[in-house]
Amino acid sequence: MSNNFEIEPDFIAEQNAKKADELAEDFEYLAKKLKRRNLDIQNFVEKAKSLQVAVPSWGVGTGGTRFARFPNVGEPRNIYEKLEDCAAINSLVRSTSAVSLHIPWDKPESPETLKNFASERGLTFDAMNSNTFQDQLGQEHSYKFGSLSHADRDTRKQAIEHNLECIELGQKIGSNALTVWVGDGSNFAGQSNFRHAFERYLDSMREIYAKLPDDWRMFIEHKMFEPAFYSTVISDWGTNYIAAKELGEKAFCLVDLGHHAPNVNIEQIVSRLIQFGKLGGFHFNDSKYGDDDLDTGSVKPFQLFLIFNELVDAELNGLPNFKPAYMLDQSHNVTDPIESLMLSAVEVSRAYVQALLVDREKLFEAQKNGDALLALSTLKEAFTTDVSPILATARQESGGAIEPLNTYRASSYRNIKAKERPAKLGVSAGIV
Ligand SMILES: [Mn+2]
Repeated sequence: MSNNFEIEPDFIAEQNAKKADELAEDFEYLAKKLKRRNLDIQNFVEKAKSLQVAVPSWGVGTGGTRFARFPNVGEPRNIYEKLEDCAAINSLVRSTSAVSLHIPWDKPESPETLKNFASERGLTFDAMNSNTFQDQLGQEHSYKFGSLSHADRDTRKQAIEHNLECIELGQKIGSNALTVWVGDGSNFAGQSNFRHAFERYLDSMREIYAKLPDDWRMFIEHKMFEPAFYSTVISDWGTNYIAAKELGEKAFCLVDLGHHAPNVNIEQIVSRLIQFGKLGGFHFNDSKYGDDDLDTGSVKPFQLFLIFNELVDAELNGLPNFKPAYMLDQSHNVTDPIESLMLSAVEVSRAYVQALLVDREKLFEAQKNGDALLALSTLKEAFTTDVSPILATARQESGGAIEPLNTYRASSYRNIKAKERPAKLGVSAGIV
């Protein structure tokens, strides 16, 4: 396995050399522009270097819809090959050094071997993701009518034990967070007693929370609909907040951008969760209609910027309990997942740096004076600044690629992997 193809630093440097002069020119121009505002561009480069967003293990396989899946060539066939792809992404963008595992899809035979394999490739493990939204082979009780909130005690117990197993495994590979998303809910009015289902969910979560190691955090993910179409148990940020508050100080809310009603003001939700110390982190993606799991920033980059505007505001104000975990959660149905994940990671960095550029004093004054248009213009001034030279320089200085997409394509990684990895049926990839 160690002889498998990797994108070498020398190759990246070679590709970078072709673009270094152009980048230096663009960088210098932007540096001058920022200097007019007494801003030192190098500070933003350092900030860009500091931002990390985790990649989901399931994201490197081609996704699909309930209609079909159109597999790519050279798809990873097991967790080790998934990690190879995650390492390729990080070697080019240098902001995705952590991988979020999905259990049981990625359950390793030897956690130690897995940890070493990752570490040799500069990777660590982010939050563990449990799965009680589908039945696994040989499983005693079905989750057809719910898991942690199921009416039957034995089914709930099975779901609790699965989450505990995820924690146990996570401890062995250096993770320190558990993300819980359940598909529990109902499809018909009257099918479920809202209050009883939520009570049962909370009781189950309390049992998991009780076993959470001291230095771990628990992330609760809400979702308005799907797979349940009439009601879901953790339907929205309000329910999520109540659950996190009920459980205790190690429980936080996780915001998946696609898990809200269309047009909901997500940046305001983020602000609310920040204000009350319960923002745990994000699953970044984009959407137009529902939980589309499209690439981050591909449809609504301004929304992504506005979310980061809230995050930067919290960062600058040093608010308590503020250390959100960032992860991409997308389904790549028609693109090469490696390309999508690289560019999505870049979009997250872009939104962050743009938000750092907001003139906060000017914004504060505009808000104080009721100057709505000046407030918007202040935000737009930051949003329309092309920060690409900052992002490219941050990548270059970290050993990554000035142009991740072109460099990746020039490496022929996918074609080489197609030969290394003959196709196999049944690769796990999905929407969570
Ligand atoms: Mn998610």
